[in-house]
Amino acid sequence: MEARPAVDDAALGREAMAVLEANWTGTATVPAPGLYPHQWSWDSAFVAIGLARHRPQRAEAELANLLAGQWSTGMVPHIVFHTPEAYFPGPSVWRSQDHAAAPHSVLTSGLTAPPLHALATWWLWRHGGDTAFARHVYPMLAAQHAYLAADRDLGGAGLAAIIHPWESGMDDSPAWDEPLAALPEIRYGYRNVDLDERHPDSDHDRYVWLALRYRNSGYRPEYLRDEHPFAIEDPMFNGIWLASCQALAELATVAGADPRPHREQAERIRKALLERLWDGCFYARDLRTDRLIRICTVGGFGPLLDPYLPAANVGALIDVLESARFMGATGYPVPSCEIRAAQFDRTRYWRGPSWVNTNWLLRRAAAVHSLDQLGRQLATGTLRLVRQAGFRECFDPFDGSGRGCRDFSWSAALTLDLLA
Ligand code: 9WN
Repeated sequence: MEARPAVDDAALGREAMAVLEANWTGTATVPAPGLYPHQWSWDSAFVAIGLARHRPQRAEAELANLLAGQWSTGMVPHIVFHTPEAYFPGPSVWRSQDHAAAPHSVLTSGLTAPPLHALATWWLWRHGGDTAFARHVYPMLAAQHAYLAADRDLGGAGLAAIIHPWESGMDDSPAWDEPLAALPEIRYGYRNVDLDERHPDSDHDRYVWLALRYRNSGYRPEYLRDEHPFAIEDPMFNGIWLASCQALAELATVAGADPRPHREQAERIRKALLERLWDGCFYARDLRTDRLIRICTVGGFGPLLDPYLPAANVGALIDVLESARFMGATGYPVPSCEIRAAQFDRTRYWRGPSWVNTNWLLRRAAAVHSLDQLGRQLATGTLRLVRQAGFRECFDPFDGSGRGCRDFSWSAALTLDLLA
């Protein structure tokens, strides 16, 4: 485990801000120098949340730059590019410029990401951000949610389906192993060496194959509904969407719009989460087999973000979270996969390590359910990780050592929020 000199809160905050300054391109914050040279969607939402109390105007600029990449369908892309290539798959793979619905002046990917943006905008507004910004972006956020309801409810029950592991934000989660294994064996051979630690076997090729199929369909919603072989209702994506619907209802009031449709949407999501994904905890549902994928990951705690989740479900989830399957057995919060699962791997990204963003989301969930002790445990455990190992991309949940990139933006940004 790397030892760092002891840092007090003020010094840690200054270090976090310095990382965010260094990762600011002038228009947006890259997730980390080197490996991730563009703007990623949910990364930017976390950065905005972290900057809300410190640099609200920077946070607004961050979200505005991302929303400049929004398609006329309402889809907010998972990447907004600002250099021509430098990352695979880059603009030449997605070819957004050839698609009528994509913006003309910005190159983007063709996939979306967890819709955290209304929650981030609400967070900014709640922490003293400017009402004019909330009013300005409200219609864009409403369009994002309308897109999910219209084009992504592939199961027809009120949940949004992800159609690619990248859309989950947890690309190599063991929850996607089964649906990926059902796809044909693909060997493109242009694997990015930096990704080897992350993707077993030919999964990265399958990711590219899935992306190309969708692109070659002309990004058509009918193709997604009828033909695309990967379609999953994910509890984290939908838990975040639900929380963002509740946030959007409040923003609607600020914008002089009707909040009721957003509350109704939140209720539809809650009902469908409970009816379709709950079986003792929340699992992802594979829409192509219509079966639950029975592995419990940190994604299964996403619906805890809902203050109206029934108390019995909250209690059962907290029991799992605090048990030896998750936090009860590790020194640090919260492993990304339950540790008793055969697929658990403490060294591999979303297959075991702890992440600052999911810890932050769970701490937010603890706050909405007034679980103060759990909230404190999550905050202090997360600060211990970054204090000891720095603003790494993720961390070994047993010994706290850092993994993946250094100077990772959301680890720095959310530290600022946890210190506040
Ligand atoms: C694919 C940028 C992104 C995060 C995701 C994380 C990782 C990309 C990758 O990095 O995904 O989009 O190259 O694997 O899994 O959550 O948004 O930080």
